[in-house]
Amino acid sequence: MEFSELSDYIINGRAPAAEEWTQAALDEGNEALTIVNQGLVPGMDVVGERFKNGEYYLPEVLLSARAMKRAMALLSPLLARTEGASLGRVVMGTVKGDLHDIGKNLVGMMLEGAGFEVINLGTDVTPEQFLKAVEEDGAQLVCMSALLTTTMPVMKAVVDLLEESEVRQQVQVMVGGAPVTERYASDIGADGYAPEAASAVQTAKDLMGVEAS
Ligand code: B1M
Repeated sequence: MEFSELSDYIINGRAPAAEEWTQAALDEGNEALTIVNQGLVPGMDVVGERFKNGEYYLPEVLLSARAMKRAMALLSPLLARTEGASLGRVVMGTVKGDLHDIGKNLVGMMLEGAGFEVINLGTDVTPEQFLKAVEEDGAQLVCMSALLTTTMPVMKAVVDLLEESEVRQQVQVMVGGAPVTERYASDIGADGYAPEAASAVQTAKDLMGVEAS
């Protein structure tokens, strides 16, 4: 099977075909992570380029996002690990005003797969909701995602609210998303930044003081 076939199904928004291809690839013994990295993400990258260049409009992007989600639904349980002690409790969400959740969910799945307990607050999450979740769920790590330059400042609002509420000492903060940079993370007072899902796991482990495995 060629991974480019799956990429094409994502690019062309063909959800049933993407789902069928993914199931067949799993049946053939391919690893879930390989399918994500070699089929799904490259497909979504092309969609992003076409959107940027004005070749794709929102309806096409939505169809691609739906195809990506259908395939990810099959892979998610395989990326999530159930056995073993939790490496720590993570509260994660896409910040207020931002509805992009594909990358955030991928990071969440990878963190779960690595052994973290993930409380996913979804999208459009306000600073107050992040704070409430940290206080109520006793999280040790807050993970925020933003895909829009206009929503990045909400990450700073969350860090500031955690500071004001005196829970800042008990949590680490990690940020990410396409427009976010290491420099920005440091400027807003976050503890960590990761450019993509695999390094997000390593950064989370580093922040939580987990030994590399
Ligand atoms: Co939107 N969108 N979108 N969109 N969209 C972008 C982000 C954009 C770059 C497209 C473009 O112009 N080239 C652009 C943002 C420009 C900017 O601000 N810089 C944009 C825009 C403008 C918009 C709207 C405003 C369009 C409009 O309405 N006119 C609108 C905003 C809606 C809103 O949020 N309020 C909008 C809407 C949408 C859809 C709903 C149609 C859909 C989202 C569907 C969904 O997520 N459920 C959508 C999509 C799909 C995209 C693109 C095409 C793809 C995003 C994606 O899923 N990538 C995107 C173009 C692009 O990014 N190239 C675009 C795949 C995913 C695996 O990657 O999300 O980057 P990514 O996640 C990566 C890393 O960033 C990282 O790890 C992930 C895996 O490796 N990461 C983290 C992410 N979070 C992390 C957190 C971490 C660590 C790493 O730690 C906590």
